Amino acid sequence: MNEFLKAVQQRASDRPKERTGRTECPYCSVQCTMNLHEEKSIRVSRFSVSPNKEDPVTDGRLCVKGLNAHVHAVHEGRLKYPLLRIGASWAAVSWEKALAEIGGRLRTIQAKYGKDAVGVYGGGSLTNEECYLLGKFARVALQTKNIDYNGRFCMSAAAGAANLTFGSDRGLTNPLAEVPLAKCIILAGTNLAECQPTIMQYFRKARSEGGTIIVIDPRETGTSAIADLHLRVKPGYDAALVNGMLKVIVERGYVDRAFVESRTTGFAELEKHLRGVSLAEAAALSGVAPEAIVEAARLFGEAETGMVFTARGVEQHASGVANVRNFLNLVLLTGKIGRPGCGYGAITGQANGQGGREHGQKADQLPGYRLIENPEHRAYIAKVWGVPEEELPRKGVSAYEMVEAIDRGEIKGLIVLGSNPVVSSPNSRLVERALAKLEFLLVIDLFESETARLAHVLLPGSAYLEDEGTITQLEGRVVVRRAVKPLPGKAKLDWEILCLIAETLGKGQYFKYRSAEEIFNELRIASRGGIADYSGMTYERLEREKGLFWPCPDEAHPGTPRMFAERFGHPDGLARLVPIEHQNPKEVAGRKYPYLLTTGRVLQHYLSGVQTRNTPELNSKYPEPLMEIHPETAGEIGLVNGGHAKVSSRRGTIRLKVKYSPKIRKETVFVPFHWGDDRCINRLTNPALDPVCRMPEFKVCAVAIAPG
Ligand SMILES: Nc1nc2c(c(=O)[nH]1)N[C@H]1C(S)=C(S)[C@@H](COP(=O)(O)OP(=O)(O)OC[C@H]3O[C@@H](n4cnc5c(=O)[nH]c(N)nc54)[C@H](O)[C@@H]3O)O[C@H]1N2
Ligand SMILES: Nc1nc2c(c(=O)[nH]1)N[C@H]1C(S)=C(S)[C@@H](COP(=O)(O)OP(=O)(O)OC[C@H]3O[C@@H](n4cnc5c(=O)[nH]c(N)nc54)[C@H](O)[C@@H]3O)O[C@H]1N2
Ligand code: SF4
Ligand SMILES: [Mo]
Repeated sequence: MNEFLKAVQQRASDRPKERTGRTECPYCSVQCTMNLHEEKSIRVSRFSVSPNKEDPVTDGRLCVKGLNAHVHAVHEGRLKYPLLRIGASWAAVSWEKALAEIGGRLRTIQAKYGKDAVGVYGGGSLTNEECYLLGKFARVALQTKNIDYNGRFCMSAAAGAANLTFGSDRGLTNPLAEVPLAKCIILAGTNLAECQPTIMQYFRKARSEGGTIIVIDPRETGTSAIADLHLRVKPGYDAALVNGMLKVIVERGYVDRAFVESRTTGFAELEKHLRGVSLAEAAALSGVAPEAIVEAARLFGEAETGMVFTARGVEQHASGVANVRNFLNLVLLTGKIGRPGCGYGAITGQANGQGGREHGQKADQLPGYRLIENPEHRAYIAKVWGVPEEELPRKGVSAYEMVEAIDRGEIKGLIVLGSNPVVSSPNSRLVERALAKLEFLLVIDLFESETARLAHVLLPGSAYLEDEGTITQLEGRVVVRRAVKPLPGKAKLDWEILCLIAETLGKGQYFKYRSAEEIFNELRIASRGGIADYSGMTYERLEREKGLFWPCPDEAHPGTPRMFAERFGHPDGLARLVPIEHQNPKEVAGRKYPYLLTTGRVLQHYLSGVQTRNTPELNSKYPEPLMEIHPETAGEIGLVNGGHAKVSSRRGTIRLKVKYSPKIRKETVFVPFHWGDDRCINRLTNPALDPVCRMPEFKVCAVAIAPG
């Protein structure tokens, strides 16, 4: 080739190649869509993001995490090769070698200690296809009963409450588009402004159209900034507060008698219980003035339409199910459900927090929200999977209990996909100790997370840009996310990895998929006739119709945007009112630990922080956890704004930077949980579990604070 032609060719390949793909944020449950632009030259690719104005939920809004979501996915530090632990370091190995090692280790453990000696730990960031496959993988490839997932720490209390009260659990009973129709909205323990910022518009619109907003939160937040009434509840006392409100609702005649009679059971018992409730006591327990409780009850009771939303502030307690059920009592007593602008919403957290809890990665569950202990459900799923019903394992234990079983030496091998329990579990020192005892830990991740550091084999999984699949966002709308980039290095799709491991275990014939869509088509059949019925959805329909709300039982069915219009999910079609006795948190402030610690999130970081701490654009804005404390309390202890404090609970001590926050309750401090090691607030949190749903008490424990 002559020099001239060579130069022309060189210039042509130097010219940036531009590509644009439609993708969806991997972080919170809103699932904002966006366009990712890639400008590729020989050496580097430049990425940028622009909004998708046709997004059916957000009109193109994106928060700072969405705008920077791709940064971690294209990060140089992404895992690119299977890694095998050799002493204190890692060796990069081929997939063949890694799979042989995994197969050998899992077989040895199961032969020696039994099938249940291997556990599986999943996550709500995975696609529906992967959540479904992980459940099938545990039950069919490993035949272990021990599978659970991080949703146990997230949505389990709301799910438990909705199942008991309504007979069905879908985060929001109504589409977000109906929020502006609500004349009174209660936002309890939800900080939408930082956690689902792009849906704040619906609440602002409700307000500008004459609606009233009541926020229930121990501290001032971006969300309480739009409230007409902010009830600064003491952490752990929501049920007491709501009992006060319910009493006022009954006494002042705000009960919707016709609705209560025709759509619910249990009113007589609830009414009797409320006769024994004293408003003064509700106020004293919850730390909210009696007049404010009366005012909140009046605003909600008198409003023609209304909605109640709860999130982790109410739910992450050892009494989480009871707390949520009391809010549902409020919705039902006032007849505010099943019509436009009337409903309940448990604000889902993770991208696929909703779908993640429907298709069988939960210890007691099979796909389609079926139950593993129900003989008909077992028989149906065994048939779909082509295995004998007797071979399906029974129910296992919840996420934290699985870690306790590891600590006791009952579980010897663990596979973690899409979670970082060393940072995100309560009492995380125990988790570190337990995982270090495992004979074999396999982690499939994007980075070497705090949990991955303890692994024997670490596999490079797929990020959202590379992985196709469906997600069920917070409204209960199922959407398809398409892949827009190839995998880095030798990384593989998460579902492919599961299929490969199944093959090494001799169960390959049950995992012969060529695409995520094929898995989805099996999931559709598995969900048919279940509560979360996806059988009428196809990729093509989901794309054309911008998502479909479940249940969607056949291909001609339009989906179900509003639930419970005529009947609830229980066989008799009625919802259950239930008396809720207030229970104190498992730890109350005392002499040695005089303050209350509550934990949660900040705008810039996501969960255990592995992705957002690897995003300089986000990390630089909030580089370390700050302890929010009332200046008067700080003064009494001798802490200064920007100085450091030593915070201790019965489980441990960490050192944190102090941030004055004049509107937080005086006995309460707030710390975000997005950091590991000696900045991990979960070294302090209380692993007391809710008796029904096994949710830990992340939102309140007793602490001592000293200058440090
Ligand atoms: N920026 C960001 N957004 C996220 C996430 C994230 O990590 N970062 N995570 C996603 C996930 S998985 C989830 S689950 C959601 C969580 O979303 P949220 O539940 O809204 O978030 P949290 O900050 O955990 O808690 C919400 C509020 O509860 C309050 N609170 C604490 N204790 C109590 C109490 O006893 N009663 C009441 N009424 N309120 C209390 C806290 O002060 C806090 O403002 O967010 C999702 N979105
Ligand atoms: N103190 C306190 N603790 C809490 C909470 C709280 O409010 N307070 N909230 C709890 C809640 S609500 C939740 S949801 C949990 C969540 O906590 P975790 O379950 O730990 O969630 P993540 O941080 O999302 O962990 C995800 C891990 O998987 C990796 N990952 C992300 N996407 C993918 C993927 O597509 N494929 C693969 N293979 N890997 C992926 C990430 O790099 C990361 O290491 O934390 C809980 N812990
Ligand atoms: S609101 Fe949630 S889904 Fe939307 S961009 Fe922000 S983090 Fe992503
Ligand atoms: Mo969550």
